[in-house]
Amino acid sequence: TQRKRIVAGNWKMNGSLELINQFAETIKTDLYPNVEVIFFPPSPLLSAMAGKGFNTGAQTVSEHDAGAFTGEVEAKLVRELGCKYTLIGHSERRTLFAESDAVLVKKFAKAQQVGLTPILCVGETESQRDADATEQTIATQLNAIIDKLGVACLQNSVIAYEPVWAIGTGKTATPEQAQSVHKFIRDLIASKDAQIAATLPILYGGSVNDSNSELLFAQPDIDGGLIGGASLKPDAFSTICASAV
Ligand code: G2H
Repeated sequence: TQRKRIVAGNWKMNGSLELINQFAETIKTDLYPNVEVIFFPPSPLLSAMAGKGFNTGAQTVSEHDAGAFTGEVEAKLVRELGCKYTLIGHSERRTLFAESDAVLVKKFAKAQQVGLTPILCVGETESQRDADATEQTIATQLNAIIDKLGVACLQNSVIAYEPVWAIGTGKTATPEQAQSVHKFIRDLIASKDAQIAATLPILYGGSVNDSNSELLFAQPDIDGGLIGGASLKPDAFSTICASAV
């Protein structure tokens, strides 16, 4: 396809200056032609990581402009540090930090306003899947953005489908399960704008590792991955990057 392939490593609240050095020795991004490799380390590590020549992004940004918001990270500053991306609405943000669709719309808009490409994370819980509410859940999460900002905002964005039941659990969606939801996402967007849908990268996330990435990435609507646990291991991560070429 003409779509960009992306492998994104979400370090979550892990990592160190030492780990950046290990990655700098192992990962040579020119080994993966046409794959955009992006690291999402904790924010205090962003400039050290950018200094090693890696593409970087923040795990979240504030919806606010600079001001009295103790502990928050300003999107504009993240951009100034050389980042091109930010995650928006990772399920841990939605669940552990109570980020609602309404707040995520503001974060998404703020990211684009300062020149960051948002990677919007969507996904159903296990009980939603069991209740046959997977597509409904994903549609609600996507439409929250589209209804407020317009479908054109997806032109400069990436979607990551991460079934909550597969996150950090070792349970991965099968390639067929993942492909089916990715196709649902692409069709939903195509019903509003076919051109945007055709070029939008949609990543799969949830217990991706160096032995399951190849089959997942071979699916027609899976354009790469958002990797958590395995993104902390240079060897496994480089194998995953190679499987996206
Ligand atoms: C899903 C994923 C990365 P893991 O959260 O965002 O993590 O690969 O550890 O399931």
